[in-house]
Amino acid sequence: HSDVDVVVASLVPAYGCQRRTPLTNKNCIFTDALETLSKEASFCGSDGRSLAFIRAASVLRSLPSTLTTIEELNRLPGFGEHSKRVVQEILEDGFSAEVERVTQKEKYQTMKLFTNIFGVGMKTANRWYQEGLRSLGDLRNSQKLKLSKQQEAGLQHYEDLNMPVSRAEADLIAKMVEEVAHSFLPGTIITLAGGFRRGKLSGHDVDILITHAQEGREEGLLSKVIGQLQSQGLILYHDLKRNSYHDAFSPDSKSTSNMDHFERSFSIFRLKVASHIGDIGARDHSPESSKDWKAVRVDLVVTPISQYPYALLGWTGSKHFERELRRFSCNEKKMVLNSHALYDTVEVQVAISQS
Ligand code: DCP
Ligand code: MG
Repeated sequence: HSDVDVVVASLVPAYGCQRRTPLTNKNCIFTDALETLSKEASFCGSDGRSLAFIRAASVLRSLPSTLTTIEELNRLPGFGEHSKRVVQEILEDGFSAEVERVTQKEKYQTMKLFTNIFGVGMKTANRWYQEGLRSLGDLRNSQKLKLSKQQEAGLQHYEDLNMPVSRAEADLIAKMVEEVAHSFLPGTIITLAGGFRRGKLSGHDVDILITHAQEGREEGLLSKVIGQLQSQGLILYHDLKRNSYHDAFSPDSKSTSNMDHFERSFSIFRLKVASHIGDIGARDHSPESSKDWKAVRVDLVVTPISQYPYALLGWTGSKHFERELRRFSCNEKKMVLNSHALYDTVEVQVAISQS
């Protein structure tokens, strides 16, 4: 029996949050294909189909060894007909013709390129595609295109922002933030969250949580930290969002978004790099090849200590793990989980009916 047989025999749990997922994925050949199809579905506006591929990929990602037979596949949960067909095709031929076709499509390639720009979502990317735009050059040269400040920064730093951020770079940024935060408020707690907290060796950005052991002391800190970093020339772009927790939960709120309501800054840091850290060699034909800095996306999120455990859980990811955790809470425990709290829906209903 292979390792896979043993795992499958002990039943792979249905919810992603009930499964251990090893850092090294032994089933890349399948998960890459399924993730391509998931992207393609989301580019076409089919969110349900997109999620089905993500679910299937997540099951394969949790296996300790490579899938080798159709029989193993048939015993796994979370596989729809389409995902099964793709995996079967790869098992038989070593590749999926459908996936190859998708990656050749002009729309797929353009949407992928555009949605990789900081500040560009599916809707904008699609609109640009419909308008006939195809490349970053098209965007940069277009006279009539109205870009937001965020998109302008995203386009300007596209190459840097699409280079992986290393763990060493993330640690450096967390340290920078910590030093400045401590200069204003000793005892500030800075935590590296996101993929790095899950042990990943590289990521697309740096996610940092900021809190203080004394409730309320964290208020007002973020703008000071950003201001200070900015005056040191370390910030290329930033967008400060104030805390909207009370607005969102007020009786007349129309908010239905899944986003959390913490004060936060979406920013781009200017990180000094020794030439051996940054992958500068890859761009040695550009006039900027001697530049000794790199643009890095950083999310700073401020949370009161009373909500910190939920914020930490919510910001550790992965996105799919979080989605599954919320689905599990809701379906299996009748509880609502978000980055602010965990509560019993039945108790809340009773409280409302009694008030
Ligand atoms: N997250 C969230 N709500 C948001 C943004 C993020 O709950 N509006 C959570 C889920 C993510 C985590 O925070 O897993 C960090 O988001 P990233 O997009 O940075 O994802 P990762 O850090 O997991 O991946 P990467 O290595 O690509 O940065
Ligand atoms: Mg991240």
